[in-house]
Amino acid sequence: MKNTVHTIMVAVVMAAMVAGAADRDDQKGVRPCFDDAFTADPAPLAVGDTLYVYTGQDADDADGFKMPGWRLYSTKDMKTWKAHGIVASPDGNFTWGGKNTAWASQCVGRNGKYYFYTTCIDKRKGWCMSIGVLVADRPEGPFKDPIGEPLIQHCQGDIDPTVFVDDDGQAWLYWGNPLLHTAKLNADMISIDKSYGDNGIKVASERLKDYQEGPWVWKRDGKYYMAYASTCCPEGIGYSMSTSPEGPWEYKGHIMDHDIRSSGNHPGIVAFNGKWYCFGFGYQRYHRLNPGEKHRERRSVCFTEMTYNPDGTIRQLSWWADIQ
Ligand code: FUB
Repeated sequence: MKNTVHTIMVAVVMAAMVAGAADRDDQKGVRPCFDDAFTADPAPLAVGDTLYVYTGQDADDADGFKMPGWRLYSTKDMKTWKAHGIVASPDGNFTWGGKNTAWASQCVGRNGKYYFYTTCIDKRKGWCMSIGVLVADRPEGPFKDPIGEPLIQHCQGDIDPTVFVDDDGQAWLYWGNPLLHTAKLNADMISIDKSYGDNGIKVASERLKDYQEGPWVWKRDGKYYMAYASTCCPEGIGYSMSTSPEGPWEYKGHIMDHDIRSSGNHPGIVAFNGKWYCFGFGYQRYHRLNPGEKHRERRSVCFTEMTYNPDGTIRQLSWWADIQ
């Protein structure tokens, strides 16, 4: 019995390592970095020598969005990935969260805690996408809901949260489809400053050029960057720059152009071990498993290195499958 349990445990651990290990296959082009599930909406987080990537999961029988939970993967070398499985889910972690609606998320570390900002529906209110927050002591969880209610809910495109903590300690929350919303997080990271904007929220009066959804904000050499899924559909990855976390945001072009081989995309951008990486998604795993079939929402997270020009603008990337 003891031997059997040991054998099963070794097999499970091996499966977890192998499941996350396939970042390329023998064809050219960037392959899905995770091959144990269909994954979307990547959100990388560098912690010391480890890069964590949170993703949504598309169910194996998904046609449209059927997303049971948020998965986690980690790596130390960008080659070998450890699959941690589902670390949170709308119906498992929020009393109000609707099953199979685990849309985009981002986790940030602060003051020794990890705050996980997520999108899912509030099942009490019909189709009302809302932003919730979970907290944990470690990137892997376990995550708990510290407020018992959505953090953001005005039922107007409240999806795709991204959080950026500036050098002065102010944490900014951005989200929205099709308009960009901005809020200031309080120091507790689980409430917003209600004195900002209209009861805590500023909504852009018009779309940023090429903006659709999925904002992702970072700072480099004193310049603020906002990447986003660019106008639907198909979505590429566009970006704007600013001298302030509040904008105005100046459109700079594509990080990755729109491509008919996809309908969506979703950037997650991170510096790790001295390089910059752009994560997003395509449909490679689905097409490999179902050659010739029209794609369904069973997506594949992938990444590639991203570089800058001397003036701080970003060198455009080829579409995932065309990257050598
Ligand atoms: O994955 C569900 C939704 O699709 C995300 O929230 C959007 O960014 C798009 O990727």
